Amino acid sequence: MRRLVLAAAALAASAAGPAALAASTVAELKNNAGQAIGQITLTDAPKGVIMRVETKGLAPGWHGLHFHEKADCSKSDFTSAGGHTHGAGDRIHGLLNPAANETGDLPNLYVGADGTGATEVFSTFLKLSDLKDTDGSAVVIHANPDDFMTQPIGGAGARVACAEIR
Ligand SMILES: [Cu+2]
Ligand SMILES: [Zn+2]
Repeated sequence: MRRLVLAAAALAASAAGPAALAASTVAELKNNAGQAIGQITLTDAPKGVIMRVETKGLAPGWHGLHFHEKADCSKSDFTSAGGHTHGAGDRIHGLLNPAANETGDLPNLYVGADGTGATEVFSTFLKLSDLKDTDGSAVVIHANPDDFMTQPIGGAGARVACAEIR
Protein backbone atom coordinates (compact mmCIF):
# COMPACT_ATOMS: atom_id res chain seq x y z
CA MET A 1 0.00 0.00 0.00
CA ARG A 2 2.80 2.36 0.95
CA ARG A 3 4.55 1.51 -2.30
CA LEU A 4 1.44 2.47 -4.28
CA VAL A 5 1.20 5.83 -2.53
CA LEU A 6 4.84 6.60 -3.31
CA ALA A 7 4.35 5.64 -6.95
CA ALA A 8 1.29 7.88 -7.20
CA ALA A 9 3.21 10.78 -5.72
CA ALA A 10 6.03 10.31 -8.20
CA LEU A 11 3.60 10.30 -11.12
CA ALA A 12 1.92 13.45 -9.89
CA ALA A 13 5.31 15.14 -9.55
CA SER A 14 6.42 14.30 -13.08
CA ALA A 15 3.17 15.68 -14.45
CA ALA A 16 2.82 18.78 -12.31
CA GLY A 17 6.22 20.12 -11.33
CA PRO A 18 8.90 20.03 -8.68
CA ALA A 19 7.72 18.51 -5.36
CA ALA A 20 8.20 14.91 -4.32
CA LEU A 21 11.76 14.28 -5.46
CA ALA A 22 12.42 12.75 -2.05
CA ALA A 23 10.20 10.33 -0.18
CA SER A 24 6.67 11.75 0.17
CA THR A 25 3.66 10.79 2.23
CA VAL A 26 0.13 11.74 1.20
CA ALA A 27 -2.73 11.85 3.71
CA GLU A 28 -6.40 12.75 3.33
CA LEU A 29 -7.85 15.75 5.12
CA LYS A 30 -11.35 15.30 6.50
CA ASN A 31 -13.82 17.72 8.07
CA ASN A 32 -15.85 17.30 11.28
CA ALA A 33 -18.51 15.39 9.33
CA GLY A 34 -15.87 12.92 8.15
CA GLN A 35 -16.00 14.12 4.54
CA ALA A 36 -12.81 14.26 2.46
CA ILE A 37 -11.87 17.91 1.86
CA GLY A 38 -8.39 17.64 0.40
CA GLN A 39 -4.95 16.29 1.16
CA ILE A 40 -1.57 17.01 2.61
CA THR A 41 1.71 15.91 1.07
CA LEU A 42 4.78 15.65 3.31
CA THR A 43 8.21 15.50 1.73
CA ASP A 44 11.34 14.79 3.75
CA ALA A 45 14.10 17.35 3.21
CA PRO A 46 17.76 17.36 4.33
CA LYS A 47 17.05 19.84 7.13
CA GLY A 48 13.35 19.41 7.83
CA VAL A 49 10.08 18.62 6.16
CA ILE A 50 8.05 20.31 3.42
CA MET A 51 4.27 20.14 3.59
CA ARG A 52 1.83 20.94 0.81
CA VAL A 53 -1.77 21.57 1.89
CA GLU A 54 -4.62 21.43 -0.63
CA THR A 55 -8.14 21.81 0.69
CA LYS A 56 -11.62 23.01 -0.19
CA GLY A 57 -14.82 23.65 1.71
CA LEU A 58 -13.36 25.59 4.65
CA ALA A 59 -14.48 29.03 5.81
CA PRO A 60 -12.65 31.89 4.04
CA GLY A 61 -9.84 33.58 5.99
CA TRP A 62 -6.80 32.58 8.03
CA HIS A 63 -6.66 29.27 9.87
CA GLY A 64 -4.22 27.85 12.44
CA LEU A 65 -2.22 24.89 11.08
CA HIS A 66 -0.26 22.51 13.29
CA PHE A 67 1.24 19.07 13.62
CA HIS A 68 -0.52 17.25 16.47
CA GLU A 69 0.73 14.29 18.50
CA LYS A 70 -1.26 11.28 17.30
CA ALA A 71 -2.50 9.84 13.99
CA ASP A 72 -6.04 9.76 15.33
CA CYS A 73 -8.79 11.83 13.69
CA SER A 74 -11.49 9.43 14.92
CA LYS A 75 -13.38 11.87 17.17
CA SER A 76 -15.47 14.36 15.21
CA ASP A 77 -13.90 17.29 17.10
CA PHE A 78 -10.42 15.82 16.44
CA THR A 79 -9.37 16.07 20.09
CA SER A 80 -8.23 12.45 19.60
CA ALA A 81 -5.17 13.82 17.79
CA GLY A 82 -3.79 15.20 21.08
CA GLY A 83 -1.87 18.45 21.52
CA HIS A 84 0.86 19.94 19.37
CA THR A 85 3.99 17.88 18.82
CA HIS A 86 6.59 19.25 21.21
CA GLY A 87 10.05 18.88 22.68
CA ALA A 88 10.93 17.83 26.23
CA GLY A 89 9.60 19.61 29.31
CA ASP A 90 6.72 22.03 29.65
CA ARG A 91 4.84 22.81 26.48
CA ILE A 92 5.16 26.37 25.31
CA HIS A 93 3.38 27.40 22.12
CA GLY A 94 4.01 30.10 19.60
CA LEU A 95 6.32 30.93 16.69
CA LEU A 96 6.64 34.46 18.11
CA ASN A 97 7.36 33.19 21.64
CA PRO A 98 11.10 33.10 22.47
CA ALA A 99 10.55 30.23 24.94
CA ALA A 100 8.43 28.07 22.62
CA ASN A 101 9.29 24.39 22.23
CA GLU A 102 6.42 23.02 20.17
CA THR A 103 7.72 21.37 17.02
CA GLY A 104 4.17 21.29 15.63
CA ASP A 105 3.84 25.05 15.30
CA LEU A 106 3.46 26.31 11.72
CA PRO A 107 2.36 29.46 9.87
CA ASN A 108 -1.36 29.96 9.22
CA LEU A 109 -3.22 28.70 6.14
CA TYR A 110 -5.22 31.18 4.05
CA VAL A 111 -8.53 30.04 2.56
CA GLY A 112 -9.98 32.14 -0.25
CA ALA A 113 -13.55 33.34 -0.78
CA ASP A 114 -14.38 30.13 -2.68
CA GLY A 115 -13.30 27.98 0.28
CA THR A 116 -10.13 26.76 -1.40
CA GLY A 117 -6.84 26.75 0.51
CA ALA A 118 -3.42 25.79 -0.87
CA THR A 119 0.05 26.39 0.48
CA GLU A 120 3.47 24.88 1.00
CA VAL A 121 5.31 25.31 4.31
CA PHE A 122 8.76 24.20 5.45
CA SER A 123 9.60 23.29 9.05
CA THR A 124 13.09 22.71 10.40
CA PHE A 125 11.69 21.60 13.78
CA LEU A 126 11.27 18.00 12.73
CA LYS A 127 11.79 15.38 10.05
CA LEU A 128 9.25 13.13 8.38
CA SER A 129 10.49 10.26 10.59
CA ASP A 130 9.58 12.27 13.73
CA LEU A 131 6.01 12.61 12.43
CA LYS A 132 5.91 8.90 11.63
CA ASP A 133 6.82 7.80 15.16
CA THR A 134 5.08 4.87 16.85
CA ASP A 135 1.69 6.59 17.26
CA GLY A 136 2.07 8.72 14.13
CA SER A 137 0.96 12.36 13.99
CA ALA A 138 -1.85 14.47 12.61
CA VAL A 139 -2.16 17.70 10.66
CA VAL A 140 -4.93 19.81 12.15
CA ILE A 141 -6.51 22.96 10.68
CA HIS A 142 -8.31 25.24 13.15
CA ALA A 143 -11.35 27.53 12.82
CA ASN A 144 -9.39 30.71 13.61
CA PRO A 145 -5.86 32.01 12.99
CA ASP A 146 -2.99 31.24 15.38
CA ASP A 147 -1.66 34.48 16.91
CA PHE A 148 1.66 32.66 17.54
CA MET A 149 1.77 33.76 21.20
CA THR A 150 -1.34 32.96 23.29
CA GLN A 151 -1.23 29.70 25.27
CA PRO A 152 -1.97 26.92 24.57
CA ILE A 153 -2.79 27.17 20.83
CA GLY A 154 -2.59 30.82 19.85
CA GLY A 155 -6.35 31.33 20.12
CA ALA A 156 -6.91 29.15 17.05
CA GLY A 157 -10.15 27.67 18.42
CA ALA A 158 -11.95 24.56 17.26
CA ARG A 159 -10.37 21.90 15.07
CA VAL A 160 -12.09 21.89 11.65
CA ALA A 161 -9.93 19.51 9.58
CA CYS A 162 -7.62 16.60 10.35
CA ALA A 163 -5.28 14.26 8.46
CA GLU A 164 -3.60 11.19 9.93
CA ILE A 165 0.12 10.78 9.24
CA ARG A 166 1.50 7.23 9.56
CU1 LIG B 1 -3.52 22.70 16.37
ZN1 LIG C 1 1.86 24.95 19.51
